[in-house]
Amino acid sequence: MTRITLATIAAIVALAPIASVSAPSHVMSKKHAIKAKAAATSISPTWMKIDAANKSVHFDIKMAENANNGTLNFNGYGHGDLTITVPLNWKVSMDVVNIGQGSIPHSLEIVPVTESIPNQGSDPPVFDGAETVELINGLGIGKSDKVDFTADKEGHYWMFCGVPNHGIGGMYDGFVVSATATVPTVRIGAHATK
Ligand SMILES: [Cu+2]
Repeated sequence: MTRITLATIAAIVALAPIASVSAPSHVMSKKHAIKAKAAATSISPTWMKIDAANKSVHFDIKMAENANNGTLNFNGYGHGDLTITVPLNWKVSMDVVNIGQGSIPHSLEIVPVTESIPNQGSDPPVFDGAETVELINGLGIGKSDKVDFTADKEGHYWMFCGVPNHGIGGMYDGFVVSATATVPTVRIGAHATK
């Protein structure tokens, strides 16, 4: 009986460091979410063109546009600092280009928001067609692709780089499809989607 108790205690002690290792990142993201809610502000970027009559919106997405987040960014934003919101069932078109600051390939995919960030992109995307070609290998410097899809599922998603380790490095932003929004919007603020 005593042996079993000691073994149980030993097991709990052994598990404790694992629990404390995973805790800080989770706590950190919660902190960011709270901070972001207060900090989020709407912007009207030139890279968004709205055609309300046709319920369609166009985005020019520049991957690795500048040095922000070590060049792992979409239009300069990473780590969920940018959130695009689109009304449900609107048509979305994107011209996606790898500007190539950092001289590495990138890709774009709309993926579900998950507790842990995926290592890389995987098929299928949330919406039919919501990914660039060369999802895992990425588009080379100066290469581009057109992405067209209908935002037909309400929810919070990520605009995510599918190249291995880029998402973990923060190359993701928020993409929200809303049944109550009447017009597409863009917000800035850390983890504004959560
Ligand atoms: Cu990337």
